[in-house]
Amino acid sequence: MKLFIYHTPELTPSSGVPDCAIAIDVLRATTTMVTALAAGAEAVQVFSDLDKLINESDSWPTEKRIRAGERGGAKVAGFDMGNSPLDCTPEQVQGRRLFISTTNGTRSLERVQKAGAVMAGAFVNRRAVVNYILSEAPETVWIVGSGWEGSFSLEDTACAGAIAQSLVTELNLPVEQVAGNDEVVGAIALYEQWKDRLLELMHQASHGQRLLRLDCDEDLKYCVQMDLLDVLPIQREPGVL
Ligand code: 3SL
Repeated sequence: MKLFIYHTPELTPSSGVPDCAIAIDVLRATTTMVTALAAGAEAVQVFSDLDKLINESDSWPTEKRIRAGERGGAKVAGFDMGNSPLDCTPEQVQGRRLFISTTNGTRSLERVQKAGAVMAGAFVNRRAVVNYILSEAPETVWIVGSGWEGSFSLEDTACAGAIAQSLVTELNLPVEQVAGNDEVVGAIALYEQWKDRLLELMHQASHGQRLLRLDCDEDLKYCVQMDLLDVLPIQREPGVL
């Protein structure tokens, strides 16, 4: 298996399709998707464009849909919810389809839509992602961070490093045999440095600070919980997990 990490959708190659791709947006889109499915959502459908989301969800019965929209960390006016995983309670999402558009996370999922298998990863489902890769043994795996508007993010890279570190350890292989690019070695080093202080890392991260300014302290605490949910959002048709 060869593993490649790309820090943002923009840095992800436009040619070549991996056997398996994992999109990560720890703060908060992929954490929200995992949580929604764990709480009984029928599916998650992702959109980078808000108008497309509205058009597509219009054809869905109102009681069977929930529209989640975030821009700049805040809820989009007129939507049912923003992008907080804490809003994904069974009362809110059970049996409903979550139509979601966020600033960066939904773009990274769209970027890898053509991969053989596409999934959403976060700290909360790190174990489920690792187990899938170990059992399916894909030849090429891309982990794509969402970053923020084209820039690197600490939290997505640390999560990519957590997945990479588990794979290297459990495959019992030297890192250079698994790593397809230098980003893998860098992400593992970042994770190793912060693994016992992930909440502190969130407070240092620029997007963590943005969310703290929006009073989302509880979201940060939720998003760092490692292996909380045994749920793997996996694409069943383009854009639907
Ligand atoms: O950028 C994104 O896709 C979001 O997850 C950002 S936020 O955490 O909802 O602000």
